Amino acid sequence: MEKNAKIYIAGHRGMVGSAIIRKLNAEGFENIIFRTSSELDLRNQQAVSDFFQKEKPDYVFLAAAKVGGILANNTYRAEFLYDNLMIQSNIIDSAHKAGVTKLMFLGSSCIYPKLAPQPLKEEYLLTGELEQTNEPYAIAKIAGIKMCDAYRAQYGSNFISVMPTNLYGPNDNYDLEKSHVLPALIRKFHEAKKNKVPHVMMWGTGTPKREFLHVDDLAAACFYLMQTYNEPGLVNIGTGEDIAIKDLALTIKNIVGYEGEIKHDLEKPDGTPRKLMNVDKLSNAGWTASISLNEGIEMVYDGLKTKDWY
Ligand code: GFB
Repeated sequence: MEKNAKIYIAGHRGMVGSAIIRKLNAEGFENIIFRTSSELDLRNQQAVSDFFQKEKPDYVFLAAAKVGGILANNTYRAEFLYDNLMIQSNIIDSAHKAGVTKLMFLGSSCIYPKLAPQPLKEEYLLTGELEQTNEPYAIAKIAGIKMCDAYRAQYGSNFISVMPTNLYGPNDNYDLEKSHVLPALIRKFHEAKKNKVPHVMMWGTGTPKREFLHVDDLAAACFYLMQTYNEPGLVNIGTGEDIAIKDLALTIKNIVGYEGEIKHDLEKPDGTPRKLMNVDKLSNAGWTASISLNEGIEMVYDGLKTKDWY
């Protein structure tokens, strides 16, 4: 990417989009454009098309999506399918029509079959049934990958797809009903410590395993792949290491300094038993993660002092 290239970040206020902007700014890119959702509703085809025709960006990071944790995915099933299909279809098609040089579509590790062999290789896509709790989100993301590939095949568009593992970092969502496990547990342990509550309730059995990547690492990987990777298909972005949710809870409990007990709400779903990325393709392309989980959680916890619940 040339330093003066016009770069559109879709989803710039989200955890991923804001991390990509921090990375681009740090690398000296200044011609970055974005719109808030009230300025541009990405579900509106005409509005998105007009925006692309007017702005004609050179590069696009498609990080806009309706996202959430296991309960949000399972509750707002229609919105997760509709909003994501609309957002990504409008952007990908408008990017093609406006002659965008390159577009990166960000997906998720939940696109893989629920019971796929671990670690998850890119080639396992569409080889089995999806996890039920996030099937609508996964179907939308799979459509996004296939759309990038179809536009490449039919029109020669340089549209690439990357699949991040579970992410955490600055600008994460701390709403206890809608968030992912890592921010939820930080908040639960912190509030329990502050209010001297004797136990913290975590969801499910704690036996599922997840892989966690700091969003600054993700942004670095996206920046790297935007400049080096030009293939169809998908590339996993992760650390290659996972942890059981109950061990994640103990790690966070320690960092927060909470001394009470952990209890389990078994009415809440466990979701996929394991979701560990195989990151061989990414490391062969020349990139590896550098922020350890402990270090990452400490950085995140340090940055929360301005939250109203802190
Ligand atoms: O992070 P999480 O919501 O999403 O949940 P997924 C991961 C695991 O943590 C599940 C457990 O087994 C949860 O039951 N868990 C324990 C908790 N305590 C809590 C808690 O307080 N809050 C939450 N949220 N979980 C999502 C997908 O799946 O991950 C999306 O639904 C997407 O599609 C995203 O792929 C990355 O990893 O299960």
